[in-house]
Amino acid sequence: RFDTFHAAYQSVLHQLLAEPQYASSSRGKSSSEILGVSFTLTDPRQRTPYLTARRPNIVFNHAEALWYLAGRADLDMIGYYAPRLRALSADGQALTGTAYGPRLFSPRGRSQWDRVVDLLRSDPGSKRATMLIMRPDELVNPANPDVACTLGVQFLIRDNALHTVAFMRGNDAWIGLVCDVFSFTLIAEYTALALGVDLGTYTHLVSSMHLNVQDLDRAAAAVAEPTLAVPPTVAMPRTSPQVLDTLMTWERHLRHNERPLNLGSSEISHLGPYWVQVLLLFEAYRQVTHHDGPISGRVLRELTPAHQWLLAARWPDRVP
Ligand code: 5HM
Repeated sequence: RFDTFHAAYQSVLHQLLAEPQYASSSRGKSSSEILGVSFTLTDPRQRTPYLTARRPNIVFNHAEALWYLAGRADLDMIGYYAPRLRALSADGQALTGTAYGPRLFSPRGRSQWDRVVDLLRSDPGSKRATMLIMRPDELVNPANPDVACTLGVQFLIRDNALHTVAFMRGNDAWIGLVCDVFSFTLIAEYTALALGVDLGTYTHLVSSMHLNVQDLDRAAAAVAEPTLAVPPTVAMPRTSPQVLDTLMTWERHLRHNERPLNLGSSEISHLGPYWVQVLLLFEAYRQVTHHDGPISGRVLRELTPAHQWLLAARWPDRVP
């Protein structure tokens, strides 16, 4: 049990470095591995490790979570934030295993997510509210480049709080773990708000937790870093499908460099501070991608200290 993902992440990396169970290799990669790793986060809002050796991409983290919530699979959107994902697509257009959104949130109103939320509204004590992700047909084609790593996500309401458990067959402790915990805890927060209950714990269960050989040195550096005193984060508001649509419209404008973020418009201010922060991160990334020079002071000043720190760690030459 950990209060923050920062602490859990350092602990998992430490375990993999200090007492790996196996040296395994598969599909051209060698890794240190431990089977059956789990941890529980008591505050799933503390979902980012503040580590200079890891430099989490907070822009990608939010983009991926929204890509899931919007039920999308397109490479156009997610490839802009993480070009390395393009290599996973079999057809150059969409992702399959990595795109959890269509499996969880589509079609809107009749998705797995809608069904588990309805189930918990009618039977809050249920043990059935589970969304499945990996599918039996994913192993039919042995050359499939992208098989889902997550088996499923379960929600349980206990003592009026929503507890979430994610089950993964395999998890890359350096890259994948940071992104997966971010998205699943964000989905947990979004779901607790939709159900009108408190946000409970988040438990992450992984069959094969592994650290690729090429990441061992950086992982050792991350474990050795002292813990920063991180300022509190802004909490998410209950988020309607209309708000999600507005966010996705602005995400597209910024990604296509069609217009800069207009903080003065009422459409933006109605989203509230949490989602405005996310659009500010996308605006900062628009400037990094489509312009030279530093991110504007106007944008940096509006961001929380935590977001400023993460941008500066990731794009040091763009933050004065
Ligand atoms: O050979 P395999 O299909 O397991 O290779 C995919 C690897 O990507 C996983 O083992 C895991 O290391 C990583 N991964 C992850 O950590 C992939 C995804 C995509 O579903 C993910 N987290 N979400």
